[in-house]
Amino acid sequence: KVVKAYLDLLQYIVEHGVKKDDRTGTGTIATFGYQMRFDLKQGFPLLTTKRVPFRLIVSELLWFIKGDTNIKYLLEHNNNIWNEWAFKKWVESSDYTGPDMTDFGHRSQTDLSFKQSYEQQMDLFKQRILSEPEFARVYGELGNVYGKQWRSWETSRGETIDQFKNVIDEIKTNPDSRRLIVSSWSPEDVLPARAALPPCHTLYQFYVADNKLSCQLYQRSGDSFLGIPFNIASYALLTHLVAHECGLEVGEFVHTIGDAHIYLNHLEQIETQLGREPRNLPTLKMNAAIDSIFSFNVDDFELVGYDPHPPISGPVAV
Ligand code: UFP
Repeated sequence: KVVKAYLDLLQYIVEHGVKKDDRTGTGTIATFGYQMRFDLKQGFPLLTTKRVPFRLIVSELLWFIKGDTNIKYLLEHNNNIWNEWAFKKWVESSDYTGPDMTDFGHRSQTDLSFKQSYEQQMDLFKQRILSEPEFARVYGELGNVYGKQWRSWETSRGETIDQFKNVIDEIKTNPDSRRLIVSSWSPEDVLPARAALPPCHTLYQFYVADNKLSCQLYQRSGDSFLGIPFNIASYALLTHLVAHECGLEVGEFVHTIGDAHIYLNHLEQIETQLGREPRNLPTLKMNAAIDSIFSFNVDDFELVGYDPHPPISGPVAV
């Protein structure tokens, strides 16, 4: 099956988006409150109009589900998507004695010799995380990110709540519930001192009907070119995993976005993508022998029939 929901989103923002400044200073065109629906029975909604690296989505999601908040696991699986956040803590710490890395995100985009020095420091950092357990324990740790919020939410009384496991138990025992929610948004944790990046995936809710499990995500902010393709695939995979765990079929993934934007320096890439014909969706194969959602490994997943157009690169707004 061919699915156009994502291209419709891009087209909608291109046609109706308004110019809006943003935190990064890049500038966007944006729209507020947009919804996409993906029937997961029709195939796995990984973009076909550009190649999206599925293995990164798998390892990141398994990392969340484990409740892990240390980048070591990601690095062991060759996944670099959270590195900058940990690296920032390292280079701002008093233990760091290398060259000044202030504002590395911006500077590495404009200053070539700085970029080399940054890449060198990042490589050293990664090597140390992988080879020195004590270094990894301190500097690989990201703190209050999704794994923590889903699996061990801290209450003001000092207890922890496993929202994710609770919601799975509830789906199994009380599938008609209208309270099947996992929230990552904490007014306390989004104070600037606590979280570098307040959660983009604010809240998700499950819904069971006709023996099928659906999931809706409320995403407060979505980078349509770089972030959203990942987010769709990640929550589609989550829905498959939870459905498998609960003995249900998959239903829909409903993706609701608050500020849905295209960065002005992605407009060309968006045009390229809009000019491409979407292809048939792949199908997800999971290792059926695994009987608990907490026991999956990255190689328990396979996408069959993924035949996308080539990747398109674009700068990350920092
Ligand atoms: N962003 C996404 N998806 C994600 C993620 C980030 O689209 O999963 F972590 C984008 C949205 C926005 C930026 O462009 O990253 C976050 O910036 P802000 O906190 O200012 O919304």
